[in-house]
Amino acid sequence: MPLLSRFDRSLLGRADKPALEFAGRAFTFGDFEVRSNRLVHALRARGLQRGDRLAFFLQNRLEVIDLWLAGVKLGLVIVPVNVLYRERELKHILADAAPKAVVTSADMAGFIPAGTAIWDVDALTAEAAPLSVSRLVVACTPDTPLSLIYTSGTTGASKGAVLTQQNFAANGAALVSEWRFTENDRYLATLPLFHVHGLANGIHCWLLSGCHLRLTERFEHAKAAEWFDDYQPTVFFGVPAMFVRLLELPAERARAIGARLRLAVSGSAPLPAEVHEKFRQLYGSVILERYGMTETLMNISNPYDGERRPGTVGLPLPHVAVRICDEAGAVVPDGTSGEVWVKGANVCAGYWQRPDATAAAWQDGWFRTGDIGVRAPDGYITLQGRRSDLIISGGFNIYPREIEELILEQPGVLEATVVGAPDAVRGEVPVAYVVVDAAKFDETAAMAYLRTQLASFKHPRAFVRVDALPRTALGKVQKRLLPVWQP
Ligand code: MLC
Ligand code: AMP
Repeated sequence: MPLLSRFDRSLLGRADKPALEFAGRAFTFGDFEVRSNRLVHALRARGLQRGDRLAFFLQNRLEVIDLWLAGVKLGLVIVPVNVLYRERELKHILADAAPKAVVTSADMAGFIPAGTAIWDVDALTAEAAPLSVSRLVVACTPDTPLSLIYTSGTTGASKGAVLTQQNFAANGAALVSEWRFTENDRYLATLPLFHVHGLANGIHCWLLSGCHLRLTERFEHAKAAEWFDDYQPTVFFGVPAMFVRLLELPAERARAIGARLRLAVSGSAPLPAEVHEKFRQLYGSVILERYGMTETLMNISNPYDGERRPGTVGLPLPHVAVRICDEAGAVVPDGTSGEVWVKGANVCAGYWQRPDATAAAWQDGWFRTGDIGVRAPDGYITLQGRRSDLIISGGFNIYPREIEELILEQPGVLEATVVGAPDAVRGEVPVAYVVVDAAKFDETAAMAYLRTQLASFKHPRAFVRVDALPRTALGKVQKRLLPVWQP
């Protein structure tokens, strides 16, 4: 069934039902039908057509949902951009995706590189407000691309995963069914809508099930307890850093929150088994951990009924085939580590304008995730790491190479490598090890430059000076031999 038809069960079928609250204002599903119809007319008037890319660089707000729905109706390719990205990341994504425009807010427009058409979100909303409420829909097929989502690349430059309407439909339908969403649920949405966790899972579970959603501009741990008390969600999706923060709540308050919470889902980074256990003790709620990727949306999930096994990501979702393979592509026996390969209606169509990267990642119709995992005899899969040296900080991905390249451009830097150091809240944080010419290297200036170029979560916590980087005979840096960094 087409994605829009699935949304229509809520947009049209539940038009009068309370759908969402944001910043103290309440909206019905019918309001989103009307808002997105008007936006479609405004976007058409600005010349957008099926297949055009349209980027958004916005904190969570209603207009992100309007843009998404208008994209589905008009066959647009929506390009979500992380609000923390700075000059270098933005330049690359906008040059690569070549969107017709970037929709942003006045306070963030200044970060967008010159030469890109910038559409102010408030001006666009005001322009749409008086337009016709009639529905205009452009014919789409399941394979119509709906989004280009950039995911960090091992080469330093991120690649756009081309996600189709079918990818989002298959993922959303599976999660609603597997996680037992009903229209009576109350989902507290604090994840950023520019990544698939908040967007493909959160927004789609909401629209497909017709439940209620409270949207916040972002996750703020100081306010989280108040939101839980006030909204009384039955469902919460978070990255492990959020669950670590939630462990700070007093026992009585946590227990009351847990009593109403039927489902807490963690993903995007490994959830330490200790956090899983502490959350269970404090909240009386067993976190359901699942595993996904930008390129594939969700692949593997602990079961709703049955054991939610700490430290594992559970079993393949019903629409996803999973294999654990060795380097040669042969399936390994249970209990043996290998790369996780996946296949299914959830897997993206390829990388945008990167046939080389697409060819490298797909083999015989299977997508090679780059994640290393092992399957137990009863089917539960445990992730053990990555083939690459990806760092995940607070659920945001960091490829060291991107930071290393920038550091190497700084005066006085002879060698540089970046590794993930353990962090109690964010899981990992990046730390740079450098060999420098002390007379020429200015750490403060280097750091200040990095801040203008990269998202805050990629800024090295420290520059650790070493005499030489440990290398193999072939010259590859042996990151594990670097001295341990202490904050
Ligand atoms: C985070 N920050 C933001 C922000 N989100 N700043 C502005 N707007 C936002 N929306 C920045 C802050 O500037 C600060 O930077 C840091 O992040 C947050 O500091 P904090 O308030 O102390 O938060 P903390 O408790 O540490 O929690 C961090 C966090 C954040 C959990 C809120 O890491 C986060 O939003 N993570 C979600 C990432 C996500 O959605 N990933 C899904 C990818 S999809 P500074 O300067 O202090 O660093 C994927 C596939 C899958 O992986 O399987 O899901
Ligand atoms: P992204 O490219 O931002 O979509 O990040 C996807 C990556 O996040 C995956 O390839 C995994 O390495 C990681 N990931 C997602 N969920 C989990 C999880 N539950 N446990 C461990 N790693 C995860």
